[in-house]
Amino acid sequence: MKMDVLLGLQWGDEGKGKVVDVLAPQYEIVARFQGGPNAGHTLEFDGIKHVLHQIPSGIFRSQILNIIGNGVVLDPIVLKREIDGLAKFNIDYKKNLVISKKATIIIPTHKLLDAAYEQSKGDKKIGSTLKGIGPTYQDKIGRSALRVGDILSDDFQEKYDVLVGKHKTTLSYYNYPLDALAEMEEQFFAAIEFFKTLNLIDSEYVVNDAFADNKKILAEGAQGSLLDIDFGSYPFVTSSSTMTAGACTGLGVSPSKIGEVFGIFKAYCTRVGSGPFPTELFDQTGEDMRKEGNEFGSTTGRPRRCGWLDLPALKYSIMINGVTQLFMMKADVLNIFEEIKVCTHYELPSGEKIDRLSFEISEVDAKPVYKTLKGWNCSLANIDSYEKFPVELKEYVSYLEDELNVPIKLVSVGPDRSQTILR
Ligand code: 2SA
Ligand code: MG
Repeated sequence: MKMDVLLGLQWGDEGKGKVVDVLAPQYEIVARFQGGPNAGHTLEFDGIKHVLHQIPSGIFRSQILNIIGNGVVLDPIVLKREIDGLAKFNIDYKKNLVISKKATIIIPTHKLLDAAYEQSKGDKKIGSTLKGIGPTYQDKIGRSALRVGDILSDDFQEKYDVLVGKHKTTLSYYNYPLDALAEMEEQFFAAIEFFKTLNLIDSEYVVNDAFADNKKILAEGAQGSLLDIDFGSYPFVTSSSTMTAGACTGLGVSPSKIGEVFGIFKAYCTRVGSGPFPTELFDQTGEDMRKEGNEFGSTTGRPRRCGWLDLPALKYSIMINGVTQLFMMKADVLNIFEEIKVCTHYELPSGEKIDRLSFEISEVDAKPVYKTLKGWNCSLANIDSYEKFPVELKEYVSYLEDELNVPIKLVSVGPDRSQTILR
């Protein structure tokens, strides 16, 4: 048995939560392998909208075991809040949710450091979600972080104090106020007591035992490939490996055990936070996309930057991830346009045209070169099969398939579970 991986191919918010929710009945396990409370995975069913941050998107299906893997950074306060929020759904989280003891803990000073680093960067700030992600991964790689398993040991407080001591030195270097810390710590330690009652495990054994039992596993990525620490537009990236390879290290799964790689993309592009975005629209069209797509961060509420689909970027993400199936989301947002543009190349200031994301690409002013397609310009509200797609939407899908060389197996035409058309 192999593990399938589901990833965002753009800058996050492609609709991963919705797709996991739709695919979940085919799986026995859904596992998160990187990121943390910076993620906002939105699921909509029975007319209600749910946003998950750290808990895998299989949690609403009672037969699914949800794993938070070792590659994740976890904020105990957010976790407690998320679990409390699930109370009304009668979810048996002690049975359906397990957490790796090797996952890393976000402590209050990580969040202060995140803010201090951002403040110090001025207009070069990353536009982080301020959830403490960068500083926590920094401590993980620097070998001084606290891990979930540490909360069970007698010297947890001591380890915590050592780390906070280091953080305070840095915070004082940045002149960052500590006024908020006492209250944050109070919440943190209350959440730690709750955390101790959860099902804390060695997730790499759970996952590999599941292979032996022929169980189907889905790894659920957070953020997107263009925010990957190695391959994104550094430094405007998140601090984890958001690609297929990250699912291996973030769960303890061998690369030979990877099955399908589902690449999720929006029919256009959005980005929240700073950094290069060649097809970004600053005009009314961009405004219309934001409004039509309700493009606001599901964690921070920030307005998302919007623009046309970027094929060189998408091809790059498909390449580094080994995508085997594409899922196109939010096609309905393009209903309002008579014409739809797709970026096929970039033009450099020298006049040269390129379609690769080279090291230099984010340094120079790369102008998108567009192909224009006819829009379908009608509602997709009552569409329940591919055959009923307007001809222009069928043409859009087949044009993209030809360009990307990977089949588009799913097209989403609305937010509800039911508005997901398989091909
Ligand atoms: P961080 O907080 O250190 O990971 O931020 C670094 C960059 O990564 C971006 N990032 C995201 N981009 C899109 N969606 C994300 N999740 C939330 C959502 C974001 C929100 O689902 O809407 O609500 O604002 C996410 N998480 C991180 C971030 O914008 C920085 O550019
Ligand atoms: Mg999101």
